[in-house]
Amino acid sequence: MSTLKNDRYLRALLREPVDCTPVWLMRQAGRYLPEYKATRAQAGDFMSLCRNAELACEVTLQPLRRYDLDAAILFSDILTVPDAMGLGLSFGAGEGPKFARPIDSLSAVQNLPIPDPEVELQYVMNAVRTIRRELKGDVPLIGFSGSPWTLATYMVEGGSSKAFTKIKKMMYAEPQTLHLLLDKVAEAVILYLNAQIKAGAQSVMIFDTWGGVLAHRDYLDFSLQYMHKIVDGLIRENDGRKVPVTLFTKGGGLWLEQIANTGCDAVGLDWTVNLADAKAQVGHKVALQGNMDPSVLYASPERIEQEVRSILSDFGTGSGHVFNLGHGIHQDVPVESPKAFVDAIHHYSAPYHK
Ligand code: 1CP
Repeated sequence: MSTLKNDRYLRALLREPVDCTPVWLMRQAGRYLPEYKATRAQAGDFMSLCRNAELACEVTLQPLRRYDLDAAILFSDILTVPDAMGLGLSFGAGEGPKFARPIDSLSAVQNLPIPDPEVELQYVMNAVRTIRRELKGDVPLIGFSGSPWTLATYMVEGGSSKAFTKIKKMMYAEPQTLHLLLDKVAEAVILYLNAQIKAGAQSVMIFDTWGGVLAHRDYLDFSLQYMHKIVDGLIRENDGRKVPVTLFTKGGGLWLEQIANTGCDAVGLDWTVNLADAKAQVGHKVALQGNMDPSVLYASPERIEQEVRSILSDFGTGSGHVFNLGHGIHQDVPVESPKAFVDAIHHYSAPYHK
């Protein structure tokens, strides 16, 4: 077992005692950091940055040099999996993601290959191995993937979407086509996350950014069912240590009970959920991650501190809380704000762990 100098993030996910509440930020590497913009310019474009293990490692470590974070997250993107399935991903300058060959028929789904993560996605595994080496055991490394539903929205819509009309049309007009797609993507994600774990990821998180756009039963059938399949297929122990799994559905506050029942270790919460209510509902089964509104980072350090203290008091005493934002950090927040946020969490949480 390789030792960690700071393992409070892993301990909190397993609801084991900690000295203070751990924290990391969703999208902690990114455009709000001037050094990220410089490295990205050096790489040329976003996918070249992802494919270069040394540069991906560099941007992974950048936020850790500035802030006292308790975890690093692999620098990559959820859309690497559909790219490896042959859809042809590109990011135009100043635009969102685009797929050259979106999924539009049953035969397109039937012809989709399931990528070998050590071949088509070897660049991601190389980044994981490089980052683990450079972290030198300071903090754990988080691996991640998109949920099958969230990945399928990009694969069917051909890029970002607001109304999700193409995938919802498929869901209601040709549900079997969508189920086959989700099943294949879930298969690909299991192989991908297990390869990340074998390469050195010490916990994994599944981002279901768009699960919240689904109707109640559709969420259970088309999103949660496939995340459950992934949880069942994951390696849960590696290198003598448990590998905790976190599920995050943005807008998923209505389904906390069902998400917690998948057998995951932790549930990520957006800011619409009250942490005290969530703890009362599922805190005996899972750890909770979240959940400050990312827009609070536009406020003064005093206001940020106040919000941190309220959320800490909502969770109350004991382990099982990983502090985070309720979604990714915005690209235009002052670089000083995450410092006020992280330091306040460590400082004000200690009494809750006595
Ligand atoms: O121009 C740039 O530099 C690209 C911006 C960017 C970045 C920094 C993209 C494009 N992806 C990333 C990195 C990224 N993406 C990480 C890195 C690790 C970290 O520091 O946290 C992670 C975990 C993701 C995950 C991701 N990508 C999600 C799920 C999380 C979330 O925020 O909801 C989603 C939905 C994507 C898709 C994506 N990648 C990038 C863009 C512009 C988009 C589209 C988002 C949309 O449809 O609105």
